[in-house]
Amino acid sequence: MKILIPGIDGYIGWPLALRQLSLGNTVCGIDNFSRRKNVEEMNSHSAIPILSMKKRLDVLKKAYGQKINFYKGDLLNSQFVDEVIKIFGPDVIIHLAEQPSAPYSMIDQAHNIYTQQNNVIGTLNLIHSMQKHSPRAHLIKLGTMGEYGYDPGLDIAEGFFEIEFKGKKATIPYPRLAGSWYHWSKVHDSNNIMFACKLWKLRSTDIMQGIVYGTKTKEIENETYHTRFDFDEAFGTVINRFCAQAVIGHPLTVHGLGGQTRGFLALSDSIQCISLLIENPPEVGQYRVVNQFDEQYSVMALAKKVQRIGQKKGWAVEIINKENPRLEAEEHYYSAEHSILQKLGFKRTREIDDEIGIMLDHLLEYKNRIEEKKSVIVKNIKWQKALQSSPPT
Ligand code: USQ
Repeated sequence: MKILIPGIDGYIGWPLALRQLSLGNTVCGIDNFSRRKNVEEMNSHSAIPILSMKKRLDVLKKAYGQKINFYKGDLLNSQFVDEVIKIFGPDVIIHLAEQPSAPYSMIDQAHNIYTQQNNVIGTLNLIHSMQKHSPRAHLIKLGTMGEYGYDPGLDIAEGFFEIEFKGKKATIPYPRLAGSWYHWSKVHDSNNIMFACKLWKLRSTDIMQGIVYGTKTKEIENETYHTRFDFDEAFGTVINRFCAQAVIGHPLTVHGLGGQTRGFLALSDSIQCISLLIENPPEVGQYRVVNQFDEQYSVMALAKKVQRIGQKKGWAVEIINKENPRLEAEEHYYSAEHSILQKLGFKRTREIDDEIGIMLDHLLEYKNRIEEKKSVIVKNIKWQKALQSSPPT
């Protein structure tokens, strides 16, 4: 199959490209390197060193004679997107080219507008190009479990649910109640893609993915194949941050009481799930939603896991409760359906405790790089900043 990966340079994009190559598929990638740039803007870097794209491509070519067609460019440039899709003619497009950080989108007006514009307009350009040049391709779009919000007060359905209102029944999209400008950008994408499927008979799988953690997949055997690993407050996600913190003896930064619950998935399992979706496309015209996570945990339960696994290695791991910079409930009911991927054959690669142990050992090799950027661990990007009061005129 011909697989196009916009966002190939990212945390998931690179290992996904390696997996698809190893399966014998032809891979083409697009990236504008905004992730590298935005992490630098936070004055941070990937804890695990990664090669430049040029070197990544050279290594693959030398080692396996395998070539990835790579285009540096931006999805906001509709002519560029048209050209790549026309030339490559993908069977599958896995769209990972979005600004992925909730805190980054909450910094100020400019970061919100950048996130929404980048994500929503980039996705619109992609679906318009698909309609023109590859209408039968399968668009796999990375959305987020956060589109549903975390406290709808009901069990969360897998995309659609049946509802009865004033005596009539209908199956409609499950309500979206996102909690950051970033998460809302994904909701807008979902609505636009759902409409495009109906309008132009495109086919798409919209992945509501939980929080991904880990450093390795089976293709990442040594430094040349590493994927990035962020631990700063904007781009590091919670388990990855806790592991980086444990490695340098920084207290684990639990927001509030740590009662927020999320669905989690190891990096190797995220790659496994996307590969299953590639092999099992929806019908022409179908807009399919999958909830992509393995197990759910509260933030405090996770902190305790990392603490226990770190202590077994003889490390002193402290947990602190810090004032929550986000707008979140202290605790909430959480139960989300996630059966479609299991029916397609998903099986977790390893238990979460083993994955955390592997991650801690791997990060220990790069302790100095985490120490070097210790100051980015807590930035206090607040969801609700005090408004500047202006004097009456
Ligand atoms: N949290 C802490 N301490 C920290 C960092 C986070 O207690 O040091 C808490 C947050 O307050 C939140 C939870 O951990 O309650 C998750 O935060 P996160 O930063 O790991 O995840 P989130 O902002 O939801 O976003 C991440 C990814 C995003 C993806 C999403 C999946 O950055 O791209 O869409 O996870 S999900 O959370 O299921 O929506």
